[in-house]
Amino acid sequence: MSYDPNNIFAKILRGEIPNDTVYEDEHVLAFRDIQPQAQTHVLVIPKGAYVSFADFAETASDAEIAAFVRATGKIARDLGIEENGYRVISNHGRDANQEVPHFHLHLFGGQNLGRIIK
Ligand code: IU
Repeated sequence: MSYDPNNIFAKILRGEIPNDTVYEDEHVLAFRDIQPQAQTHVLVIPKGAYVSFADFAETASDAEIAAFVRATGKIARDLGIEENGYRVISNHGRDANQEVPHFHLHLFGGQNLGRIIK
């Protein structure tokens, strides 16, 4: 699947649509989900143009992957959800009901998550 530069997260990255940013660095942007499924629900996205987890895993550089994973851990820590626990999920493709075709991780926490799988 080729990358659609008009997807909503691409527009957010270009600053065309506002977002509630919680973290930003050279490789990564994280912002609050507009329809939170938990007390804390943040989306972590790479700044590079990757359609999904599979695309990111297969084509991103080791530096981008390392920066992304380390940023996600830092974001969880800085949000104060590390101690009590959190969940990280990525939906790839049709069976997972991926809605936005720009790779993102869902970071859930701030409450007992029960069976929320998004
Ligand atoms: P999914 O993994 O692609 O299914 O999740 C997309 C998420 O993006 C979903 O939780 C939406 O609520 C969220 N979202 C958003 O935060 N801002 C937007 O403008 C749009 C979707 I469209």
